[in-house]
Amino acid sequence: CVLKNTPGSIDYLVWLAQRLERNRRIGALVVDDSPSARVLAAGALRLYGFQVTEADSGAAALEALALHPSIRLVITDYQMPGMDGLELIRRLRATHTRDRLSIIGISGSGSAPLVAQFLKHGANDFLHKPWSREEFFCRVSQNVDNLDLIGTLQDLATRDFLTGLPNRRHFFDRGAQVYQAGQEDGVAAGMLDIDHFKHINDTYGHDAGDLAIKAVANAVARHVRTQDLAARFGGEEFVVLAPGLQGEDARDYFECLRADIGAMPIALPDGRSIHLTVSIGVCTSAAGLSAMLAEADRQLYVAKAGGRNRVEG
Ligand code: GH3
Ligand code: MG
Ligand code: MG
Ligand code: MG
Repeated sequence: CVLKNTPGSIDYLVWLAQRLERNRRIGALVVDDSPSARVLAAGALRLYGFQVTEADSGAAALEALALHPSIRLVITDYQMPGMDGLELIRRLRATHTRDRLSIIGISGSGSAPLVAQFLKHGANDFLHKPWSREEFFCRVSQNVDNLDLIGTLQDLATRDFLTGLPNRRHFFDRGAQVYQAGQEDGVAAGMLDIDHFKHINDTYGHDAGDLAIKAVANAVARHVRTQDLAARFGGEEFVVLAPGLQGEDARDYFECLRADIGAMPIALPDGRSIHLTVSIGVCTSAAGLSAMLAEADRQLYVAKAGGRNRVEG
């Protein structure tokens, strides 16, 4: 544990400064029916920068969590009137998975079977009362660090590295949900491909090609609404799923995106600028997401064959 480093050493101070900065954005909830135990744990967390909420019962803890979505760490006592710590954790885990919330059990009666019960109910860790400040911070820091690591891994797994847009995997993970959401009011799928992109790479170089892909991705990201799902599907190909759009509305939506991209100069570091166009294939009705994508892809082919820089479908 980093805290075993000599307090006062440069490494320790850097570590501490980073944690203090990070902790400011993190909500922590202390659940204990004993005011003195609660104040002790809450005070220790505040010292390390956390935004701390206190609850004197399981019911108050559930309320606090519903009210403060920034809470990512819960430290809960075992014996409390009404709802004990195990039951609280069981309820919390029904809605808050381990990638979103870290839970540490804390109790004076920390027998081995009780510790096991805490872990089985969904706690990440356990602290025995009375705790030493060093162990308290080691466990809290390690559990919050793990949440950060999970977040980083989730980001790497779902986001396209070059553009920051959702990647193909994420599109299929979320796509079915977005498609379903659009079943009542219609849903439109658009497949977008940059025209003559090989020529852009050949003329300006691969790095400029990358810049062009990023610029198109930014234009797509600016264009989509919060309910839409956009992703980089392949090299210079993007997909947009837009619930609630059908007929002319869907066509206008993609036509507007095509026109925006066509009118957007892409500045290169050497002072030159690229103008490019895109073709978009649109599908507004098909049975199932994969059938929609297949039809949008077919329409994209029609757009390319028809001369490019157009929306078909
Ligand atoms: P079309 O109008 O028919 O789409 O012509 P095109 O030249 O765009 O043809 P195609 O879609 O087949 O070419 C895609 C090219 O994109 C081929 C590949 O070298 C290039 N490419 C794919 N991924 C990347 C990337 O991440 N960066 C860069 N710079 N180029 C890429
Ligand atoms: Mg108690
Ligand atoms: Mg292309
Ligand atoms: Mg292509």
